Amino acid sequence: MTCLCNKNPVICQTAGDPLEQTRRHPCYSREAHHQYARMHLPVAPQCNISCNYCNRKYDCVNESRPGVTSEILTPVLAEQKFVVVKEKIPNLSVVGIAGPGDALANWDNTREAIERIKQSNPEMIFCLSTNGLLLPHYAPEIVELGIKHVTVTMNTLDPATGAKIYRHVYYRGEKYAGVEGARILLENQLTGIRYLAQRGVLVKVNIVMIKGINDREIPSVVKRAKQLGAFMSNIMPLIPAEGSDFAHLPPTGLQELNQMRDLCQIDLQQMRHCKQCRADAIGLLDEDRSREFYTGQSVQPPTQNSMAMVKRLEI
Ligand code: CLF
Ligand code: SF4
Repeated sequence: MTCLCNKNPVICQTAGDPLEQTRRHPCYSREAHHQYARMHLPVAPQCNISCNYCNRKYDCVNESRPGVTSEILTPVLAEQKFVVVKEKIPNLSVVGIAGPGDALANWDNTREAIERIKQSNPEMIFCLSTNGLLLPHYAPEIVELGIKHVTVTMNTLDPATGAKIYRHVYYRGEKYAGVEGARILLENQLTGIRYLAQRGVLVKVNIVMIKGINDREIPSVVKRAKQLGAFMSNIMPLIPAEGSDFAHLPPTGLQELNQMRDLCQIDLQQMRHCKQCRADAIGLLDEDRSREFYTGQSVQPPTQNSMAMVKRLEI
C-alpha cells in the first residue's frame, strides 16, 4: 500500500500509519465518504470569536453550512442520541463536534460527550473542529483523550487581514478587536497545530476562501500548515450569510475554488468533498439524515446560541 503521507514525515514518525487512522473517516478519506457515516454532537453552542462571515444565528460557518439551525444537547442527551443513531446506522465510524459554536469554547461539554461515548464505544473515531483560539490550553487534553482528528480553521497568516475577517476575539476574560485580536488568534492557531501534529494528531486546516480578503494568501497559509505538520487542508467557499458583515461579498465560485485547490495540492493533500455540513449532521456526507434523529429536547433555542455566549463573555 502506498503511504499517502510521504510529504509529512512528522506524522509518519509519531502517529504510525495515517492510512490506518483515516481509512474509516469520511472527511479525511475520499474513499471512505461513500462507506462510512459521521455523527455530529451539537453540544457546543458558544463561541469565543466573532467572524464577519458568521451571523451568529446559525451553525459555525467554519465547519457548517449557514442558514441551517440545530438542536443543542447536553452531553447526556447527546450520548442517548448516539445510542439510537448507532443502532440505526451500523456504518457509523466518526463522532464529531463541530459547533454550532466552537468545540473548545465549550470544552467541558465537548470532553464529557466524548468521554461518555468512548467508554462504551472505544472503536469510534472522535473528531472536533475549532477556530483554534483555545488550542494552547486544551491541546494536551485533546491528546490525552485520544482524539486523533482535529480541524482548525486558519484563514490568514497576516493579522491585518485577520482584522478584516474577525471582529472580536474574547480571550482570558478580555475582548480584543482588530489586529490585536487577530494576532492572538493566529499565534494560538500556529502553536496549537504544531503541538497536535507533533503528537500524532491528524490536523486538517480549513480555510474559508473570501475573494478580495484572503484569497491571495491561501497558498502561504497552506504552506505554513504543511510546515507545522498538518495532514491536509480544506479550502472552503465563502457562503455569504444573510445578516453577516460579509453578506454583500460574492460567493466563491467553484472554478476559482478548484483552481486554488489545484495550486495548493502541490504542497498539501486537499479535501475536495466537503459538504459544509450542519452541526447536527448525521449519516454519509452525501446523505444527511439529521431530521430522522431530532430529539425534540434542545436545551436552548438554537438561534440564540452564539449570541448568548458572546454576551456572557463580555461581562
Ligand atoms: Fe465533522 Fe469536521 Fe470531523 Fe468531518 S465534518 S468535525 S472533519 S467529522 Fe467533513 Fe462536514 Fe466538511 Fe467538516 S464534510 S464540514 S470537513
Ligand atoms: Fe466564527 Fe464562531 Fe461563527 Fe464559527 S461560530 S463562524 S468560529 S464566529
